[in-house]
Amino acid sequence: MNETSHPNTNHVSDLSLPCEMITSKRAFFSRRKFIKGLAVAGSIAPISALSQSEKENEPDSLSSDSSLFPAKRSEEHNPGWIQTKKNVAQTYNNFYEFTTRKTMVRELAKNFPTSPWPVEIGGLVENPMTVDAQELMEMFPLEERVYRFRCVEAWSMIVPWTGYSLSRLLEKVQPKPEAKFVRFETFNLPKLAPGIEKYNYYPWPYVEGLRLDEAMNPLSLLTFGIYGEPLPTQNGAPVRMIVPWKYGYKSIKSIVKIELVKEQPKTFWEALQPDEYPFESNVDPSKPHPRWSQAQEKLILDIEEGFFGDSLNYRTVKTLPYNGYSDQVAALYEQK
Ligand SMILES: Nc1nc2c(c(=O)[nH]1)N[C@H]1C(S)=C(S)[C@@H](COP(=O)(O)O)O[C@H]1N2
Ligand SMILES: [Mo]
Repeated sequence: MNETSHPNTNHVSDLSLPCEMITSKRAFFSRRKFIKGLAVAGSIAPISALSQSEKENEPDSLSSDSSLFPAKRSEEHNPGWIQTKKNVAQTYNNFYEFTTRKTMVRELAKNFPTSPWPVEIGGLVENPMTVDAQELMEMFPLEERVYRFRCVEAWSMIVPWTGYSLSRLLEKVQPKPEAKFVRFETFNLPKLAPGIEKYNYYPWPYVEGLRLDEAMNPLSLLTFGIYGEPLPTQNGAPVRMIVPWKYGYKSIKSIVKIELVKEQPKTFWEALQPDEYPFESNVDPSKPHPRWSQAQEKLILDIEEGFFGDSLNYRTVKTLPYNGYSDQVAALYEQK
């Protein structure tokens, strides 16, 4: 790492370096069980230098019904990385309330109603409130930030999110001194989200949590949009968290409740498998998941429809400590 360069440019080189050594690959995941790996030889370039068609990631004009979109891009959070194609981020989803089958989420979430959407912000705060997600969105200026997003399953994406730092909201509701953690909760509507009944052995509703100092870190984004438009349901409409230095499951979708609490909350995944999905879950390449390595990840760039089913176009890159956000968050975890 070049110590003299600006912290933000460090991430670009971190990300592009491993690409010198990798080849682009495609993985088939298909409605039909046709598995075939295609190696595309010769396409080895730094990620930051890869060309991308701007058009494909432009917002759909029809879906942008809010005058707040697209929001201003944050200079600070827009490194020159290549971005995952919008079409992938909105097709390849983890949202177990609908289904565990990633490419089916979009269809099953299509008619899920996300407005009105009351969000309760309470617990150990001076100013509890219940506001509609629209009002919550309008409470502070929105900005667009391009973040790396790393799922515990060892795939990743680079996605432009729209929102504001959760700290803004927390400052407004004023946590009491006893508050030590933030607990987030997703809707629990089995009639509207078929996964809830289908996987009734899961501890619904989906719950996540952060330490208060993690929640106050400016990177923790209360998120209302993606690719310059309001979140589609499969990405967690109307409001979700994005916590880019932690594994993806910490980035809880479709939030109905934000509660300041004294004790560390029991999270959905921790309740299921505490050794595999502990509360902290910072991205750490040196700490393997009990069932697989976390040293590398498949950075998914594109999805293509083909005769034999859809295929993912990805690059294998090294996973970075704190997902590349050490400069911003490592201090949170230094021994005191
Ligand atoms: N409520 C809820 N939030 C959730 C999940 C979920 O199943 N339910 N899945 C998590 C996981 S494992 C990941 S990787 C991300 C996926 O977000 P995306 O589909 O927008 O990429 O959402 C996270 N948030
Ligand atoms: Mo995930």
